[in-house]
Amino acid sequence: SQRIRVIAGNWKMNTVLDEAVELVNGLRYELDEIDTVEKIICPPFISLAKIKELLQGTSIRLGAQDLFYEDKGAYTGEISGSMLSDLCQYVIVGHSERRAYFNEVDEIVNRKMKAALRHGLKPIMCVGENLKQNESGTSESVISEQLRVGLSGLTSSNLMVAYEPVWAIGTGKAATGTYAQKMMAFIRRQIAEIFTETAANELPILYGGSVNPENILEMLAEPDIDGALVGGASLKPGLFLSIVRQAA
Ligand code: G2H
Repeated sequence: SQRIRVIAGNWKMNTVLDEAVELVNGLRYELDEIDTVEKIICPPFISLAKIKELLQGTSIRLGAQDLFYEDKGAYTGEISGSMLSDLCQYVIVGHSERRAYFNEVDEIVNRKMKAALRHGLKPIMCVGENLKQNESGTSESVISEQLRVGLSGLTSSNLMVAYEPVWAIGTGKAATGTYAQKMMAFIRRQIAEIFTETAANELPILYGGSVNPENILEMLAEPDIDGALVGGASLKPGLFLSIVRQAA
């Protein structure tokens, strides 16, 4: 396809500031040289400002892991799109860990998507079925609902979707390329219905869930898999670099 390859690292709740700086320093020169892949790192909020400085002048893009849907006000502890928009270019929205531990339902994901786009951030919207839904054969209807509600009323399709089967996250048990392809082709067809055929053809869809240097090529060999959202392996410079190199 003509779509650009994307490898995004989701650091989750890992690294204090010093560790974040060390991790970036261990990556940035080599990562910067790989120019056929869109490289994104998503560290914790508190490290964004410092890492923005470290990445100045490189081709590595920065993302946040979440945002709140209001722009400002009495929402103790929350971070808005307006706060993020001069720090980073991307934001992960609706990750399964947020859905599972912070009660983020599709309506909240939708409000966050709108907030991200309103502030010029490119959202990476995560969808995916859990083990029970997978075993009961409802994966497609679950994902279809997450997409329908999450993407409803958006004025732009300037976004990415990450397909993360919840049973494959952090378990070391990635989906097979064949299975991921089947689900991601389904996602692309849904995107075509929600937006347009053109939007669906242009929109990057990433696979997430135990991606490592051993399975990245199996994923990227599939026509609808444009890249990966990498958790655990993005915390190890050698592993992350290997994944990005193989995607190039
Ligand atoms: C899925 C993924 C990154 P991991 O959550 O978002 O994490 O690669 O550790 O399974």
